[in-house]
Amino acid sequence: MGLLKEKLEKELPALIKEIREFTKENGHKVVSEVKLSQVYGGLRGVKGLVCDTSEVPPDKGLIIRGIELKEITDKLPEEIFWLLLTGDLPNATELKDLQRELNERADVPTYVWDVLDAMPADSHPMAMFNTAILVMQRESKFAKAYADGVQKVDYWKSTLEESLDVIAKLPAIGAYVYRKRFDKGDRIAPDTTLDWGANYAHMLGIEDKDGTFAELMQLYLTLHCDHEGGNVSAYSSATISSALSDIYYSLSGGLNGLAGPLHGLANQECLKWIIETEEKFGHAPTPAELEKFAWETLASGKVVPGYGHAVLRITDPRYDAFLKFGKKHMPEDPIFKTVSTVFDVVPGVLRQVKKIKDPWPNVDAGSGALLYHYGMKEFSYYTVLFSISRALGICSQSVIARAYGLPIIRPKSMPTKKYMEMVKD
Ligand code: CMX
Repeated sequence: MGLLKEKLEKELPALIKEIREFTKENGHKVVSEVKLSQVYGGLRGVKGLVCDTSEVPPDKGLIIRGIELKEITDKLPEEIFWLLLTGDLPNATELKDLQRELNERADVPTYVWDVLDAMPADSHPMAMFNTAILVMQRESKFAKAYADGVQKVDYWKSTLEESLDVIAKLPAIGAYVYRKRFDKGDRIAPDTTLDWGANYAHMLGIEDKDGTFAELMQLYLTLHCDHEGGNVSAYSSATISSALSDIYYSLSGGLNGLAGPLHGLANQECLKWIIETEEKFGHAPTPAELEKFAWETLASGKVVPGYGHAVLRITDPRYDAFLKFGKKHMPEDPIFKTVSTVFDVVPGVLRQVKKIKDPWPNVDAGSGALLYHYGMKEFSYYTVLFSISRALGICSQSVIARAYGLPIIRPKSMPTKKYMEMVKD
């Protein structure tokens, strides 16, 4: 057994007891009210979920287990995974042990490559990636344990096991999707001496003479890991998982939500938007030209990708971290410079549109330019990167939900007519 499971086995029982007593004593207290506008407005602001891995205060952005993101951007993604699950950062021994576990579980079954090879050549990389996860469902340790009659209190254990299994394989699968879909040549064998993120960079096969691409991958995989429980991917996944579907079903299901243009796909849309401005004006756009283009985008009924957020009301700290990386490693890159100019101009435009609640950049506004700089120019792949990282949060949330014994998610819906009658009364 790995040290991660050992730690959780030791610490979870007291926490679970505390939560049981807390909900028993206070279960009748009101924590949120719902207005009709929220019922028809995506339940924005309704508190009805629990997520202990991370929270997103509108004025601060991502906080993982009480630590603000800006304090931990130098951590490896696998360190963040440990933090998400346990509430502590791992010490050197614990980190090494987790990396050993991931390495031991990293072999991808051959049939996954066969399935990917059989998919149409123009399949979206997200469809390929999620198919690869789903096809591995036959490996599920939770499904087997459940069929063998495992007790409810132990559900989390096989969920953790299969989370580690799948997380260990995602870099190789993601890298193959990239190489296969964009004709980059044969699969590159993993290098088990590298950490999870650097090994992924290695298997992608992007030229990286000074090691900064590997650094970007580590940062990327850390920044996108989790964003509390109500975002589309986490919430969809939690709902699927609450039916006791295993990780292969729930993770691929949640990541299908990430594939939408209002969620993770915005990073592909965002760089496209920036490159369109260059094509339209024939040069790096000036602030005045960018302002005009932003207004034209809005007038055509489209969103300005990479800007706005359902929860945040500040510049996303994840965007700040990417901007810092770009300023350090590629300050003169023309696309990166345009990203900075967009940041100077677009919030001023969006602020003038009354209905837009958050005019500031979100995580997707800057990451694409950094990838482009290193020669990863295939926009449609970018959400796969997001997915590999988000799997850390989704899996952690699933393990914890199972440990807490949370029931099947089943909010109440009502027909419009009933709401009309209710409001009349
Ligand atoms: N450009 C144009 N219009 C925008 C906008 C933007 N960047 N952000 C919000 N709006 C519009 C909404 O479309 C909505 O219009 P309608 O009422 O006509 O439908 C209105 O402003 C109110 O929206 P809101 O309450 O401010 O924001 P929502 O919570 O409804 O939506 C989000 C949030 C992210 C979907 C939205 O800001 C958006 O579409 N942004 C661009 C896409 C994007 O970057 N998505 C990535 C988010 C991060 C992630 O999850 O990956």
